Amino acid sequence: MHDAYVTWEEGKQICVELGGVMVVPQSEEELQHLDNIFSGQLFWIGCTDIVVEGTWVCFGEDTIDEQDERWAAGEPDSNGNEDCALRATSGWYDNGCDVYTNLICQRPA
Ligand SMILES: [Ca+2]
Ligand SMILES: [Ca+2]
Repeated sequence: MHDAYVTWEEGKQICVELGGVMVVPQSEEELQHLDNIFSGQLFWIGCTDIVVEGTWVCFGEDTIDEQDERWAAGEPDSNGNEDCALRATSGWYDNGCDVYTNLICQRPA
């Protein structure tokens, strides 16, 4: 586990170097726990559709549906060109990959 202020790609790399992967919260309980640690600040989620637009691939999972309940209402919308997943308090958003935000790494499942 680690936190920093990084882009999605940097975060992915940092987690690999630590022997882990970027976090993909599996349950509401886990999300709440992480929200508490970060006081509701944004953090990266280990999911991207950078390879095939609209196909979201997550570390430790295969693809996740755009209807997955972890997404915020109306997301992902690829507004502009958004290929990286971000946690906000209302749910997950797809966001540009080059913004700087918090990083959480987890050990591989
Ligand atoms: Ca996209
Ligand atoms: Ca979006």
